[in-house]
Amino acid sequence: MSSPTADHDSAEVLDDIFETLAELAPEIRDSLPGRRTKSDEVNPSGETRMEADAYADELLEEALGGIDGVGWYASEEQAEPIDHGEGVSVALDPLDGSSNLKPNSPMGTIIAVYDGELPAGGDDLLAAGFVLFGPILTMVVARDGRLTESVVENGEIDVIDDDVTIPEEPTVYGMGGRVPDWTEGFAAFIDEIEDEYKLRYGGSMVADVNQVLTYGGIFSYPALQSAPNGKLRLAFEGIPMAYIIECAGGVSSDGTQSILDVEATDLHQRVPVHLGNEELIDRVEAHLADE
Ligand code: P6P
Repeated sequence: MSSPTADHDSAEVLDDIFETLAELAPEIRDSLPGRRTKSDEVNPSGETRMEADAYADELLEEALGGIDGVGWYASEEQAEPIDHGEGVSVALDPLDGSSNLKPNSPMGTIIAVYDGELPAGGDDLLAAGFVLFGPILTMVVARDGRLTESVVENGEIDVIDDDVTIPEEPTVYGMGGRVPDWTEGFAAFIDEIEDEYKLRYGGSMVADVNQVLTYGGIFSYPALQSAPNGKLRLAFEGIPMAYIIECAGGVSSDGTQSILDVEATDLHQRVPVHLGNEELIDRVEAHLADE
């Protein structure tokens, strides 16, 4: 596979990618009501696929794969990257939190753009972003060390904050996994902070991380006793969300290091995820180190 970014101005390609994502977002959102059923398929991570997952993946692959300068399309729904010629690699969670569709709770789309062959690590990340299907359709984009937030109206991008920064004072915490499955160190961390902050966990990483970006705090999907690498996927969730939080002045960790420094060896590898204010990441890392 030749270098994915040969002969393409990546700033222009990034503009095209995020404009395309914004154009597509209303169509994905409008497709949700008719696709709340589970399909009889599982994704490469072994999770049951909703009809909506498959449809969003199809729309995104066709639109993003058709951009001049996008060479590879990869997603949580595809076992292998799909070849689209020359250019950057896009890696998506097409419908993050799709299990929230049934209870009509928020969900979204996460995208990472890598300047390199997949699997790729944080060093190869060019940009990241997510679309949040909440009461308002919003999109955040992390590029060149800065995080912007936009409202997406009829597929148009209306920037409402061109330098999103995580509040200095943490307020909320959210964490995945079943309590009995937490490791001792993580359970001790939660014991320590639970009377200091408000619990905000909704089962969709996009919405839960957006709570931390808005109010300050920490989101964790930790290493579990039953799953030492946790649940979330490095390429499609861990790395893009780590870059997003770090561009907003927050910190990411897999328990010991920035998620952007985790070595990528497999497209669907999982990674423990801790994202938020530096003081809280330091505290969770200290408890995990004591295990
Ligand atoms: P649980 C959604 O399936 C997801 O990948 C993330 O969006 C979310 O943070 C997590 O899994 C929710 O997992 O175990 O709470 O259902």
